[in-house]
Amino acid sequence: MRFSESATNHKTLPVMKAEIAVVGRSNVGKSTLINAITNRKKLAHASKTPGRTQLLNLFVLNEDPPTRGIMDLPGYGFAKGASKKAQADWGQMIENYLLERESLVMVLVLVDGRHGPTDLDSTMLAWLRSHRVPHTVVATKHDKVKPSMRQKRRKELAAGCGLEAGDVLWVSATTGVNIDQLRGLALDWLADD
Ligand SMILES: Nc1nc2c(ncn2[C@@H]2O[C@H](COP(=O)(O)OP(=O)(O)OP(=O)(O)O)[C@@H](O)[C@H]2O)c(=O)[nH]1
Ligand SMILES: [Mg+2]
Repeated sequence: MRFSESATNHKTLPVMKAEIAVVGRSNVGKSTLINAITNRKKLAHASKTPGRTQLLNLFVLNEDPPTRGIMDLPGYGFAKGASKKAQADWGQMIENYLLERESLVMVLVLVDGRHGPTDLDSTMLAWLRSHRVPHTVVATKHDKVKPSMRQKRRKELAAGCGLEAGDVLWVSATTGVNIDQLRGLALDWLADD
């Protein structure tokens, strides 16, 4: 996998056949998860470079020609403190990407396994549902939830998302829990038709 490019408008990005996007609040573990499922250590953190944090960051998974990709979207919360205009532009950039990107096959909605879903997560889920954008909820940082609390948290987090416990995939980039499973799902979603 390699970092392809950043953009403020998806229309300037290379045309792909299939692409998975990762959304979630800042610090939920988006870049870490992209690195884990692609077996790279620091790659998606390239998107941490100042100036790229609020952009659409595309990674490509194959070459000759590149057809499959993963999109590291800016974390919600980043625009906090920015001007109203900047926040509106930022929201529009993400909405346009999610609604118009033809290669988009799945949106992974990352929710922090310890706290989620937050109000912003719920807003994002409601928005994806209302626009019928295919998405899957992934709970991150499984390792940070005490083993004695896991069953309860599984039920609570899923219920908070309006889902059954079995509909949410719990992962940990730290321990590797369910990373192989998510990688398998990602390859299926991205498979050429
Ligand atoms: N314990 C634990 N920590 C994790 C896990 N995944 C990510 N982290 C940590 O959470 C922090 C944030 O991870 P990032 O991957 O940078 O989060 P992000 O969603 O990309 O954040 P932004 O780019 O700011 O939107 C880092 O310190 C990671 O090491 C996990 O599975 N377990
Ligand atoms: Mg990141």
